[in-house]
Order: sequence, then C-alpha cells, then structure tokens
Amino acid sequence: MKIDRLELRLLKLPLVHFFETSFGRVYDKEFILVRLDANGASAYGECVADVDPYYSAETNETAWHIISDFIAPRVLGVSFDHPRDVFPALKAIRGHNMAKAAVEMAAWDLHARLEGESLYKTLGGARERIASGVSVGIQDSLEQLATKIERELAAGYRRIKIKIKPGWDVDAVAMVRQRFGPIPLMVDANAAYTLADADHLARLDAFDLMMIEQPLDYEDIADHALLQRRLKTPICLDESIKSVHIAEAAIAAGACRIINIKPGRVGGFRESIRLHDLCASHGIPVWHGGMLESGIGRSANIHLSTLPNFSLPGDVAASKRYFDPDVIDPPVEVAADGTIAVPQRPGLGVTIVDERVERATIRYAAVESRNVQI
Ligand code: OSB
Ligand code: MG
Repeated sequence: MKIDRLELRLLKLPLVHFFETSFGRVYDKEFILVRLDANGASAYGECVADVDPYYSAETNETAWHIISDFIAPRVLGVSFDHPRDVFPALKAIRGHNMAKAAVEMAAWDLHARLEGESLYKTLGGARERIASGVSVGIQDSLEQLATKIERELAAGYRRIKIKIKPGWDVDAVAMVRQRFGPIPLMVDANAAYTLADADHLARLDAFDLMMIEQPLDYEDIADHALLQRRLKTPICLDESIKSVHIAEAAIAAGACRIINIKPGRVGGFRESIRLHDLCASHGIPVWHGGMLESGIGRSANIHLSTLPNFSLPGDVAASKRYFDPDVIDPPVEVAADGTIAVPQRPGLGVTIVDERVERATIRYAAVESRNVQI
C-alpha cells in the first residue's frame, strides 16, 4: 500500500464522569485522530497522548509536531508491503512512541481493510470475545467509590481496578473487600510511591489483590525489583514498560510478574505483539491497558486483546462509561457476562460517525504525498 494522504485532527470530547488518578482529575478527553489514505481506502489511528505530560512525557502538542514534521515525511508516498514495516521506518526518531503508534496503528487498519479482513486476524488473534474489566478512579468519598463499584459489578465486569495514591489506599481497599467480598480486585498507583513506602504497601498483601500496578516511579525498574521481593502481591508494570527492551530488563530483574500492554506506550501493534510474545515466553501474563480512548482507539484495543497471552481482563470497557455519544455507532458494549464482542467487519470494523468527529474537532491539518519533499 502506498500512503498518499495523512490527516490530523485534535478532538475534544466531554467525559461522562470525571476521571481521577494519582496525577490529577480530568473532565474532558482531548486526543489526536490520524487518518491515512491509500489505494482508495482510508483508515484511523487514535493517539493516546494527553493534554499534559503526566502519564508520559508526550502531549498532544508534541505528538502533533512529531507526526506532522517527522513521521508524515517518512510514510507519505512510501509503499509498505506490510504495516509491520512502519515502526522500523521511524527508527531515526527517538522516543515519541504515542505519536508513532497513532500512525502505525492506522497503517494496520488500512492493511486489514485492503485485505478485507478483520484487524484481529491480521494481528494474529483468534478469540471472538474478550474479557472486560473496569478502572475506577479516585472519588470524593469511600461511599461514592462503593456506589460506583456496585454499578460496575451489576454490569457484569470481570474485575475491578481502583486507583490509589497516598491517603487513598489501604482504607479504600479494606472498604471494598468488606463491602464486596472476594471479587477479582487490583489497584493502580500510577507511580505515586517510593521504596520508602514499602512497609505501607506491604499492608495491601492482606487483601489478596490480583496485582498492584505501577507502584513506583516510571523510570524505576531497580526499585520495583526490590519492592517485588518484599511483597506477596504481584507487581504489574505499566508506565515503566516503554519498550520491549525495557520489558526484557524488567523481567530479568524480577521487577514484575505481570505486564499491561498499551500499544501507544511501546510504539504500536508491531511492538505490542513482540512484547506479548516476550511475556508469553517468560510465563508473564498480560492484559490490555486503557487510556480513556474513544470508540476508535477502544476498538483497536479490542482487536489486540484477542492474542492468546492476554489472559487477564483488560481496562477495555463499554463506551458509555466514557462518552455519550461516542464517535462510533453502535458504541462498544459489554454483555452481562462481562465480555465484549470483537468486530468482524474489515479493519477496525466499527462505524465512525463523521458528523460527530467533525463537531468534536478543534484543530485540523492534512498533508498529501505530492506536497512533501523527503
Ligand atoms: O494507568 O492505566 C492507567 C487512564 C489514563 C491514563 C492512565 C491509566 C488510565 C486508566 C483508565 O486506568 C483505563 C481506561 O478505562 O481507559
Ligand atoms: Mg496504569
């Protein structure tokens, strides 16, 4: 496929409920949507960068800059035999995995559409339904947290994750266990602690959690290895796993027993598949993370979650928890058994409502190959 047009949009959608992590509270979702055109088909990739550099160093502004000034000239007018060739073609650009992933994932969608095949098949997945879990943010009170969890359990979700931070951790977990009993439960600290908190974090061992996600700094593999030795609860790394190479080091160091995969964090589907395979070869289970994606990014996550080592429920939940309406119609829905059906039509296999995309667009640019000098 020869990519002959790249379009960028910055979209802003209000969130149904605010979402709070250890690094702050958000009320809206602003994200870049990439569209690629080739051979008469068009395809989409959603960038998971945010307004601010709190989850990772990238932001929407940096991603816009890197995609327009450095990635577009390396893909426009270029014939790719397969989308797995896109990430290597961007090797000269250091970092900026979220920007790279948005374009690379659009190339996978494009390839799958041109082949007339559902994306999960192109990615090498097999299952037709995926297990869905939810990530419940920090609330204003424990009572509010209990109300939210009650609603998610009633909807059928297969596991509950709660966000924690110093001052909202052991008491919150104790409340959930006391109110809801032995449900599949885990916590995510988004790097809010240091090794000096090890004794405090070890108090969580009493609650039989599935895992504790990213307790320490995003750069800190060595301290996670020390902490894992002091905890019975498995550590799952998120922010720290910025590449397959870092994952190898983290596994070798014993820094985690589980890894969460977000394609945006590692540079797209190709690298996510490599990470998935690496984890499988070490007996490390993986699950699919979420970044409050719209239905477009969410459906990409659903497709990747069909690979065999995604053996734990992911943070891939129904559209209506986030956006009303979503930019796809029908939205992503969760069945009463806590599973989501994998779209079977070519590519992402969802219907994007152009008029909703248009209405949410706050910035737009398009580049065509004939205008570009490489
Ligand atoms: O750490 O997994 C995280 C959302 C934004 C940034 C980081 C994270 C999250 C979530 C939400 O936990 C997952 C989702 O429901 O999309
Ligand atoms: Mg996380």
